[in-house]
Amino acid sequence: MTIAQSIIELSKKKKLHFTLLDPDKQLPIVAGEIAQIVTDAGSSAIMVGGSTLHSQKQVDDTVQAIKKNSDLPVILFPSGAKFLSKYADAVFFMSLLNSNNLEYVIREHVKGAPFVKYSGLEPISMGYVIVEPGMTAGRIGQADLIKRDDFTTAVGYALASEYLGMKFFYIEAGSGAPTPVPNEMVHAVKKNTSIPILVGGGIRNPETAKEKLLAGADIIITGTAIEKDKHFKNTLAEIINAIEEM
Ligand code: 1GP
Repeated sequence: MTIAQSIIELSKKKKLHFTLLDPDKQLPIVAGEIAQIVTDAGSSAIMVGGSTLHSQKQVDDTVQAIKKNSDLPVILFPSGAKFLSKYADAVFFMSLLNSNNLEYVIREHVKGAPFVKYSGLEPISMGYVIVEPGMTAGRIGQADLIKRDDFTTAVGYALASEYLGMKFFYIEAGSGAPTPVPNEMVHAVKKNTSIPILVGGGIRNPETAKEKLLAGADIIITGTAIEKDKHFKNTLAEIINAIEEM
C-alpha cells in the first residue's frame, strides 16, 4: 500500500495529526529529538518543509536526523524544486492554487518532477490554499489570500482540487497565525468535497484542534509550537489525545 493510500484508509477510521518541521527553524539534531517526541506522542506523519529554506542540504540533514529517531513516514512539504530530499518517503506534490506566481502553481513542479521520478519519492497530489492572515507562507508564496469570510472561494478551491484529481486538500492560515482557519470555512469545505482535508496554521491547543475536527478537518497539522519549545510536548500529547478521542 502506498503512503497516500494508508493515510486515506486511516483517515476514514480516525482523525489524524501530522507534525510539520521546518529545517530552517532548528538544527537537524534538534529536529531528530522533536521527531522522537512527536512519534511517542502519537503523531501519524512528519512533514518537512518551510518558506525560507536556502539549501537542499538543510532538508537532507533534517530528514536523515528524523529518520534516525522515528519510523513515521516523512513527507516533504516543499516550497520549491530545490528543496526535495531523496531520504524522505514521499512528497506532497502540491500546487499553491491561490498564488499569483505561476512558479508556485506549476513551474517549480515541472523542475522538480524528474527528481521525484528518479529518487523514488512517492508523489502525493494536494491542492493547497492560504487563508488570511497567511503569515510568511502567504507573503513568500505571493498568495491572493482567501478572506476569512469568503467561504465560497474556499469551497471553490477545494472542489477544483478534487476535480483536478488531487488526493488531498490543505487549507491553512500560515505558520504561527494568531487566528486559525475559521471553523465555518472548514465546515463549508468539508460539506462540499469528498477528499480528506488537512487544516493547519495557528493551532496550539487541544480545544482549537477539536473545533477544527468537529467542523470537518480530517488531519490537523501543527508546527511552530513544538519547534519553539520542546516542553510544549505535554500540550502536543494533549492535542493528539484529543484528536484520537474524536
Ligand atoms: C503551517 O500548518 C502549518 O503550514 C503549521 O502551522 O506552525 O502555526 O503550527 P503552525
